[in-house]
Amino acid sequence: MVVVVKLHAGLRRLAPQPLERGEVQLDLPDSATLQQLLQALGLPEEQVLVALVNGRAERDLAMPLHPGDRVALIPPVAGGSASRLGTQHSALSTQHRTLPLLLSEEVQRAQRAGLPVVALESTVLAHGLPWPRNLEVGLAMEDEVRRHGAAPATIALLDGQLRVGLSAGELERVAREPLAKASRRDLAALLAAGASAATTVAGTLVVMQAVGLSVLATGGIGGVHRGAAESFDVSADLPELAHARAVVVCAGAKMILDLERTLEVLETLGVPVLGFQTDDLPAFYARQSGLRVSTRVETAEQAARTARVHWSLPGSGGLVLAVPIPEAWALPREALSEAIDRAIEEARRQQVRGAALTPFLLRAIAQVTGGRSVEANAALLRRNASVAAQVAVALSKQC
Ligand code: PSU
Ligand code: MN
Repeated sequence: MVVVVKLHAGLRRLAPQPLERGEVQLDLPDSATLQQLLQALGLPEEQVLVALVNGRAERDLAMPLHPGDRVALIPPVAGGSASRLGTQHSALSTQHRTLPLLLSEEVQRAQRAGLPVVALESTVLAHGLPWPRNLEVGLAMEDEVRRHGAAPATIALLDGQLRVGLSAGELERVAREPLAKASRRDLAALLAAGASAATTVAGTLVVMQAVGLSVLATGGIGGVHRGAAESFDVSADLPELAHARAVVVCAGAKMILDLERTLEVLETLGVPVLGFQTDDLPAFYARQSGLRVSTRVETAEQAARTARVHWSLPGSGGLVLAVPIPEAWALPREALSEAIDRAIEEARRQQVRGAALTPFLLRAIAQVTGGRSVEANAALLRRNASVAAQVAVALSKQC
């Protein structure tokens, strides 16, 4: 792939050959990172204060680039000499190096071999399903991913470290320990305190961007809560989807949400909602919501191709791939909707709000449905992991 690089000020003198107006077209391997770009130019990281990718400051050196990206590199002192620049501290490299990230053996091996990796979200395990069913489901999702030739990377925060890929024992910790729920806003404080937490879709997407992962499997994304006009409760999953370059495979948004308004916000944020073999937005436990997705795709390959093209557009972020729950496990929408209304009413009475609301509602629904919602949730999670793996495999073939 070809990217256009513009070097500013003193950086031009460090480039391998004199450049016209400081611009150079670089041919890099597909999804090469900023770090690889610097290596290709022979520029030490310390010489770069800011990197702009398509006009936006990018602090993460591991971020994969895309064909046609315009990268501007700015040294710490505009117009300063090369030798002076070298003594300055680089904001770019410091940021990257201080991120406490740990990749599992399996993920590292896959990355070295160029094999696809699928990220799996952990809040759905820690807060969406009861112990010990959640551990079983977590392991089953990982196996689904492996069965399709990809490596699973369940993402969580353990003892102050961002973990990408967990051992069975660590997965058990996530499933069993009462863990905090970490969205983007929570990560810094938890990391600084050396704490542990499960990551929501938003939190998981943050970690994925740090390691360059582009496919995530989950149950349902967060969205606009019913009554949001009063409460302002809109999940941080939505703004994160707006800029993280990833395909989020889910069974639509949770039925406890206001699906219509969730779709409106996704449209505003420029997030395509692809329906997997459906025109109708799946509604988590139910196969249909009565609302239309923005595009229907028939295969994982088609979803992957659409994602690639989306990411070639400047400033683009994530895509939702909505997969209906397998027929045999689907729950009837009418019966559910009554249970949900009652659960929401109960939450209001008990003044349950904010991050605690989703887990509360899911527990209430499990009670009303006699555990059938838990089995439905497990089935759709396995299905989503399987489709996500197929998308990751297709993406790796298309590059
Ligand atoms: N879907 C489920 N159970 C869950 C969630 C989704 O069936 O627990 C979680 C996901 O992690 C999602 C989060 O990212 O809820 C959204 O929470 P909030 O609305 O607080 O942002
Ligand atoms: Mn919320």
